[in-house]
Formats: sequence, C-alpha cells, structure tokens
Amino acid sequence: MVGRVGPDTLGLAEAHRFPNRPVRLAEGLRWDVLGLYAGVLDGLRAAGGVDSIGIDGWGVDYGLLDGDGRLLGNPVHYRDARTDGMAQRAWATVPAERLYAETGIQDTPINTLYQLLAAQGTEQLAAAARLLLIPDLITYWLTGEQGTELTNASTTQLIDPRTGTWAHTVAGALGIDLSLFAPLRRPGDPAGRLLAHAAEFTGHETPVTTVGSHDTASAVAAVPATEGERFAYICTGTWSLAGLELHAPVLTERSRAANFTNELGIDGTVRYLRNITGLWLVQECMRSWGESDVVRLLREAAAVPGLRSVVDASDPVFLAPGRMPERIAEACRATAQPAPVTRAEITRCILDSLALAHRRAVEDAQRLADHPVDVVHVVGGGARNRLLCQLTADACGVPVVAGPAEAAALGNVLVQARAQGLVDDRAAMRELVVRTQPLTRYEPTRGRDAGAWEAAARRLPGP
Ligand code: LRH
Repeated sequence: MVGRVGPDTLGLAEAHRFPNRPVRLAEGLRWDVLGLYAGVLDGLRAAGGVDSIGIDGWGVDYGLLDGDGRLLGNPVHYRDARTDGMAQRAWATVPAERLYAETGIQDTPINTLYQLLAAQGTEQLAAAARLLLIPDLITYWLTGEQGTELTNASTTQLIDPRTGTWAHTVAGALGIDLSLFAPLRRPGDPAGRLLAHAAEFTGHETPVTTVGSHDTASAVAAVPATEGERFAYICTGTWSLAGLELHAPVLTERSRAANFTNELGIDGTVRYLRNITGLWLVQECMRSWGESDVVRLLREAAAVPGLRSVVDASDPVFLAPGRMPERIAEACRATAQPAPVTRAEITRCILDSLALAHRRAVEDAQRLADHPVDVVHVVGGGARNRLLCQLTADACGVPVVAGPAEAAALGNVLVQARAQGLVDDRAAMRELVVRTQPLTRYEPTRGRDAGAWEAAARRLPGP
C-alpha cells in the first residue's frame, strides 16, 4: 500500500496484492515466508519511489536465524498443532495466575511462549542464534538491521506490560533464552535503510521506519475516535480483536478468568482486548465449499432468520483449518441447538456468533477495566461487511462506526508520517482519519431487544 499524507490529506493506493498461502507439510503447517518477501519486493517495484517504508504483519510467529543471519527453515504457522498441551506444561512451572500477572496475555495456543516451549529440544532451536518476529524478519531482509518491535513483542507472552520490557523471571523459569531476541525498538524509531537488492526498486536507499509492527497495533492507531470519545474497537478480519485502548494494563484474576489480553499499543498504550476467532470461520467454510462469491453468500445469510443457533467464536477449537462447516454444525448440536444446514444458514450462524462474541468482549472489557463506552469502532476488512456491522450494533446496543477497512495500513503510514514530522501526535493522526476516510454509522435496530442476545449467550458455556 502506498500512503500519501499531508496537512489535509490521507490516502492509500494499493500498489500490489499477493496471496499469503500457508503450506501443509507432513511435519506441520508452515508459512511460505520467502514467497511473502518476494511479494513485498514486487510491491516496492510497483510502488516506485517512496520516502519511507514501514512493515507490519500478524503477531506471535517468528523465523529463526543462524549465527550468520540465515533463515533456519520455514516459520511455523500459529495454527499448527505443536502447541497442544503447552499451556499445561508452562503452568506446571509458572502457575497460570502468575503467568498472567507478569505478562497480561490471554491464554491461547498461538502465543509465542507456547510455540517456543514446543520447539524446545529441536535441532533447529538449538542451532538458532536469533529469533525475529515476522514483520521484523521482513524488515531485516530489507535493511540488514535486526530489532524486536515492542507492540508485536507483546504478543509473545514474554513482555511485562507494566514496564514494556522482557519478563525475565517467567522466561528464566521456563528455560526460554531471551538473548535470542534482538533489542527492543519502538514505533517511530528508525529501522535502517534499504539494502541494494531492494533499493533497486525504489531508486534510492529509502529509510525504513519502525511502525506498530503488530497489524492490530497499527489498526488501533488508526481508529477514527474523536477527542474525548469513549470508545471500544473491533479490528475485524481473519480475527476479531475486540476491546479498549487503556493507559495501564488490567492484570486482575477476573481479567485472567475472562481471558482478556494486555497487548501493547503505540505511545505506551495498552490494547486490552479479547482475541476472537473472527471471519476465519467464514473463510474456512468458503474454502471447503469451493465458494468465492462472498457478496452473494452474505446477501443470502441476511435473509435467514437470526439467532437460531450460535457457537462460541472465541473458542480455540475453531483455530485449526479444515471441516469448518461440519465443526460449526457439531458445536451447535453439542449445545442442544439446531445445526445449520445450508451455506446461508451456516454463514448466518457464524455472523450471529461473531456479533455475540463482540458483545461479550465489549461488555466484559468495560466491566473489567471500569471504562464505559458510548460507541464501537469497527475497523479492518469486516468494516465492509454490512450484515456483521449491523448485527454488532444490535448485539452491543450502541452505535457502530465502521471504517476504515484498511486501518492497519493507515496506522502504519501515519506512524511513519509522524516520525517525519508531518503529523503532530496520536490525536492528530486520528483526527486526520476522521476527516479523510469514509465512515458508516450503524444504529442498533430499534425494538430489537437485548434479551434475544442474552438468551443466545446463555446457550453457550462461559467465559
Ligand atoms: C491479526 C493478528 C492478531 C493475532 C493473530 C496472530 O492479524 O495479528 O492480533 O495476533 O493475528
């Protein structure tokens, strides 16, 4: 994405889009990270001359490098089954309560900490001299410079959110060698200049700027909240990340029991949120149906009566790929609800379930952080999904402001622009988003009572 920023302008143009296709080997699910890097270089060629570059990407995953800085194998996908049972292994040494009190990260099998426990004893980890999170790995290949960007580092479950530094005690107790990580860097810090092989595409050794390299941190940075507004956000895409922007972590036992996470945002903020499985559920169903017409699917889903059956969209049982329509139907039957049959019914069940999960997360976050909100901002690809936005407004009982869909790219670009002195501060960044981006407001449907959502929630077990 090429961004353009001026006092009254903020624009994005898509230079190049390429698929990110994980590959299943007999040994497990892997990322084709060289394919991704080739896509980044193609993007730079298509973009032409730019003044600055920033890399963001998904959290938790990493590549290992040897002492010469060469990649040791394909990074493992967070949906790989290797982390099964790793939380229990961690808790045997560091009780779950202490792990949460010191890292603030929700218990989900994808956490880097659990991935590293699963890798313990492998030849690859033994041979590794350096671990770089995925956006840091791309940045390293572009610049030759190694660093660990803080917002994404917070997704490892190895950062203390009170201090924004490594959780040494936890890591030491679990035998995790923190010297594998490159020094921490923060959004706005310089990250080097393009090496010759990449500079060829932009025409000069373009500077690379550290951004909120966790895509969710970048997306939250571009939430179009107005000054003083009391808001929750939901970053919707493959995942739904639903919660609040806070100034201090919430590390209480109640917060742990509700499985809330304290990831770090830009400027010392805390992203207090719940990871919800998200539109992955629809993507996987479409993959298994061989269906590509999402617009028709959503139109048909809108015509199906709502809230007939719901599943717990924050349950990690839905993390792994495969057989998604069947697994949704099984989850409905297991909670004594009618199993959806047609594609439209299954899609409606998923969207109702996501809206319900959004409601639970937004309500729980307000209660646990004692931080009431008046509006929910829906950003990311799901902001284009009118049915999901309306259902979310109905479920939450407050207005939803939807957009921008490309919030992560905008947040990335805005942090670079701020580092160059083009924008003043976070409030000015958001103000520019509000002034320049098309936003759609969804009011909760009048007369659609909260009772229906509460009744649906009661059909599901916790959290
Ligand atoms: C969203 C996301 C999310 C999680 C997951 C791994 O793309 O970054 O915040 O960390 O991917």
